[in-house]
Amino acid sequence: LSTDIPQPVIGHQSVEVLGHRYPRDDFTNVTPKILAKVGRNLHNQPYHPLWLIKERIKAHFYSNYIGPGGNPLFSVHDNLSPVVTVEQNFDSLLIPPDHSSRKQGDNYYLNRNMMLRAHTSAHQAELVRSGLDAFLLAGDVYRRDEIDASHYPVFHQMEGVRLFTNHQLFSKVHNGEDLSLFERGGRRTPQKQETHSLEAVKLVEFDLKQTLTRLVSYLFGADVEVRWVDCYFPFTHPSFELEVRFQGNWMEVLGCGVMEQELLNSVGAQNKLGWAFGLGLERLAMVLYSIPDIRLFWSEDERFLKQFRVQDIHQPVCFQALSKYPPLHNDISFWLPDTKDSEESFTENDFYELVRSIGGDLVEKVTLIDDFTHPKTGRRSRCYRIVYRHMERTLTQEEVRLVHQEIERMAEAELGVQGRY
Ligand code: FA5
Ligand code: MG
Repeated sequence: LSTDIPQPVIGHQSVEVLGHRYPRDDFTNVTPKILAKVGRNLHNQPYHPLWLIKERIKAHFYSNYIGPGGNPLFSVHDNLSPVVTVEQNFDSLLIPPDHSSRKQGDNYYLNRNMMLRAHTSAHQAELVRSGLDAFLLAGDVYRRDEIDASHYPVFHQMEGVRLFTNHQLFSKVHNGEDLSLFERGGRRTPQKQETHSLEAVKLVEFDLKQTLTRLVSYLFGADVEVRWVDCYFPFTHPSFELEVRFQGNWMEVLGCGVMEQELLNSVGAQNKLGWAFGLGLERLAMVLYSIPDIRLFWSEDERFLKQFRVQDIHQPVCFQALSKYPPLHNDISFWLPDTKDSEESFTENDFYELVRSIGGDLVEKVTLIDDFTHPKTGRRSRCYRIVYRHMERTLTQEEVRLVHQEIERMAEAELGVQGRY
């Protein structure tokens, strides 16, 4: 949508991000289109809808959670670089070395050691190690993903962490001084970790769920319908997702849980228990303001942006959807590379990535519409439909044809497929 961003340098030997150079290796898979988003910091742009939600969440935590000295309990961090080590993004969170979430097909790597963070949880360990007991952290995160109205390879998350000492957790409980955070010789069960006492976990879980339910009621109004769903993360147990009912459907807005004690022990917080959550700012904004397409967050169209310039951040925003311009679609079919020479095997995310890096924000959606195996030769062919739509004007057939041809050409050159064009 915007063309005036300086294009980042992708050299032969290195990749440059935010003024630093990173040597390329066999893991490097960031693209210029993605690197052009690094540093945009939509969440720090005053009156951008993501900034507005972040400010409302900050205001809620500042006014409702006061520390012992009378100052806000939660500190807020929104300027940490999205360039992190693989260790921060995965190892520090106990994600095993062979875990599928580390795949090149799902992440943007600068090289084997450095990547664009895939979630704000990448900073949990370093902030706890620095001595913080309660913090919020907002930032841009990067994932290779499918393409549609609610998925974009860059989005924004807000992380929250709160730790409790024995005294902090049990001081309000009658005879609480007899209770303990930890127990020896316990077992891991669906309710708790092996080293935790059940009473401590139940209080932490209650505090977590109450904190998040209050936040959602503050943002959406007291009648919002929510539900908790059990789930799994390697760095929390038990773990939950919170879903909000929106236009008749349940939509997941955050993941959370009781922090794994091994994580806390490894960063010097072995005498505390904690909870953590990570929520998607776009998801919240799309529900709150009825924003129909995630690409709009990147728009520089005044008709979009001016609607969020409120006098007071608590003032409700009534978003008027911009009229949608008509889509154009074009199909692409090709034979997949022979599975025998498996070096060349075809990965769907590589194709999505290629479509995105050529078509950019003109691409609204890519769907597989045919998957065919030739009965005699056994060769496989795929056909994808690419829907093109501009957010701010009507596209011409000619401009779509040029983009589509380039996608056809590059698919053959880069993915080892054979076009049936
Ligand atoms: C995580 O990223 C975990 N780090 C969350 C967490 C933090 C769990 C702390 C426990 C403790 P997940 O991949 O589910 O989990 O993403 C969290 C939220 O980010 C989702 O609920 C959703 O609101 C948002 N999100 C995830 N993927 C996308 C996407 N492609 N586009 C927009 N929002 C997304
Ligand atoms: Mg999830």
